[in-house]
Amino acid sequence: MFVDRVEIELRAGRGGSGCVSFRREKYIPRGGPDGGDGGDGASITLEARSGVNSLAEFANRKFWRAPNGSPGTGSGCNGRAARDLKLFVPVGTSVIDAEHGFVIKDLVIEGDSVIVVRGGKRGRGNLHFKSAQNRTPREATLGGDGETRNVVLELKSIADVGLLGMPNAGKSTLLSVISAARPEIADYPFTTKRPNIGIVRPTLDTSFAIADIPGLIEGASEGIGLGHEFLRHVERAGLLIHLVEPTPSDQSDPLTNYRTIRAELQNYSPELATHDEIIVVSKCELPGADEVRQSLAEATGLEVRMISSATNQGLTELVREIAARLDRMRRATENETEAVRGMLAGNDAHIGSDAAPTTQGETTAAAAGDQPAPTKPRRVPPHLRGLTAQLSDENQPRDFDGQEP
Ligand SMILES: Nc1nc2c(ncn2[C@@H]2O[C@H](COP(=O)(O)OP(=O)(O)OP(=O)(O)O)[C@@H](O)[C@H]2O)c(=O)[nH]1
Ligand SMILES: [Mg+2]
Repeated sequence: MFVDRVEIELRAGRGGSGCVSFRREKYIPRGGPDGGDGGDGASITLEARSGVNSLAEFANRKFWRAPNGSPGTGSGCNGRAARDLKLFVPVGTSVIDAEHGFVIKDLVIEGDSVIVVRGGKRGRGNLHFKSAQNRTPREATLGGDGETRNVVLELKSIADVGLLGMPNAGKSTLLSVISAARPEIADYPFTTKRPNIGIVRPTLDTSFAIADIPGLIEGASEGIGLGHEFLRHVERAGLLIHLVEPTPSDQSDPLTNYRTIRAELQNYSPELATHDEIIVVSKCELPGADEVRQSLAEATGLEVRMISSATNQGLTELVREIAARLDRMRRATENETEAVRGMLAGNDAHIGSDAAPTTQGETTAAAAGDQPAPTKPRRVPPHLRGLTAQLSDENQPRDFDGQEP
């Protein structure tokens, strides 16, 4: 069973209560308080693990409880802390707060984890309440309640490339010939009912993941066909491969089909519609494919490729093109990261130069010369934004006003 969206309720464990007890022992009169503390309640953590590939485990179980901490006992014995509960989810799962709808954390890398609910604190035994004035404290505290939270787990597959197209366009067949994935293939629409991911290895040291999702039709955004729910599995894909069948069995016009899918994509998410796209005419060994390619190219002004999964025509070129585009995207991201890093380093140098000019600060000033290069505003994480981000022992808030203390 493939499940990609569930709502579950997580409840952390209660802390164990503290104990009220007094030492009773022969020849030891007035032994004093000896009630121990309780143990902490268990928290619940969600962790992304590769090998878990669906949320099926959560489909039939809505409530998850973590164990409570044990209560404290006499003789100063503390209760045992409960062991935290760790639940494993597929890589690519978004953990969403069901009540308010915000994403708590996106678990996108193997090992990413988030503590969703924290266990209650332990209660304190009467040992803690003794004092010179009160030598027989009869008070102890109860353990704290564990947190409870409803969360929605939503799986958005991790794929570099997403396959789009009408039902029967040949998406699953393409996936099966370029990767080791073995999706179901048949000559009727909606053969594919769940996303399939395949890994393509164009060369020994490069690989990318490609996702095949159920076909889209007009009105998918209103739930027609299998709906557009599965589009979230290509949301993380930077590159979309749009397959267009030249001679659809329902005699529909390929160009209209292309536009329909683009409109559905736009309907689902305008952001997803801006992702890079390669238009491909599938089944190109069939007659009429070339005319379809030409009309698509004229209508969109983009390059349109032709492939045939039956004769393998154009497959190597397509895979090469995908690998090259992904490589370009990866490099662009790296450059952007470098630029942000450089900017942050520049910021540090600037702070340093207030107290004592550093070499880096001088070089920056010298390189800037008379005409400072225009700097593009970049997105900086919130904790590094604003004046407070620049505060340090040497740099106190008043320095920013330009007034001496
Ligand atoms: N002649 C020819 N037939 C193809 C080619 N590629 C796929 N087909 C056939 O087209 C039909 C549909 O292929 P699928 O791969 O199941 O299509 P799909 O896009 O995954 O369809 P859904 O899962 O229903 O959305 C099958 O009968 C395939 O054998 C091709 O290159 N040439
Ligand atoms: Mg299919």
